[in-house]
Amino acid sequence: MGACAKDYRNQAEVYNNDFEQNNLVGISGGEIETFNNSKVLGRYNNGGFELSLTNLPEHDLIDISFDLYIHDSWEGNKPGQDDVEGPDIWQLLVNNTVYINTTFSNIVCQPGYFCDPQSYPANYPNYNNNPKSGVSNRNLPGACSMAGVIGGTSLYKISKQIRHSDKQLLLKCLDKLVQKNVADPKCDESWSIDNLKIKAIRL
Ligand SMILES: [Ca+2]
Ligand SMILES: [Ca+2]
Repeated sequence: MGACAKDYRNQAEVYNNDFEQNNLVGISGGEIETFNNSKVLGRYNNGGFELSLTNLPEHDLIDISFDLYIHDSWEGNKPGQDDVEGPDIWQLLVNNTVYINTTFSNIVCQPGYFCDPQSYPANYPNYNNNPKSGVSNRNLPGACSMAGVIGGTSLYKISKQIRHSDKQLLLKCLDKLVQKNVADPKCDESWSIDNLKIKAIRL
């Protein structure tokens, strides 16, 4: 263990789901589909899910981690003339407090062109981050409008540790995607998650 490793008195894994068994216990708004040969929670466009956990062991912190897939052509902060294409906002809330409020830009950016920035890994509005900043894997196929296009999906490894001691935890992930110029917005841009793990940590 390195000098900087965190030495917790105890930590308990209270949730771990790779969705391969179609397990939606405790989840409302749950949808499962297959992406890249793995079952994922999603895809969503102007939607999301809530996970409710009860009877958590005594704890001081909650550690939430998961894979976030950003599918197809998100426009990041793009305001547009009349909010036609953006901003494309994604949020994470715990017990109704917003912990992540950001945007993603999933444009395949050609050299010499201006590409709409994204806020991630900062919160919205932040105009200083290029498309795919903080990405873990940029070489995944798109899901719908960019199906088969390598780079059409970006994987972000989200990890959030928050102060939390309630016995109940309500995790919400949702989007406020904007795409008014296509017939099928969910095909134009969507998101899903996989490998959702939650730990309760005692200090
Ligand atoms: Ca999976
Ligand atoms: Ca959009």
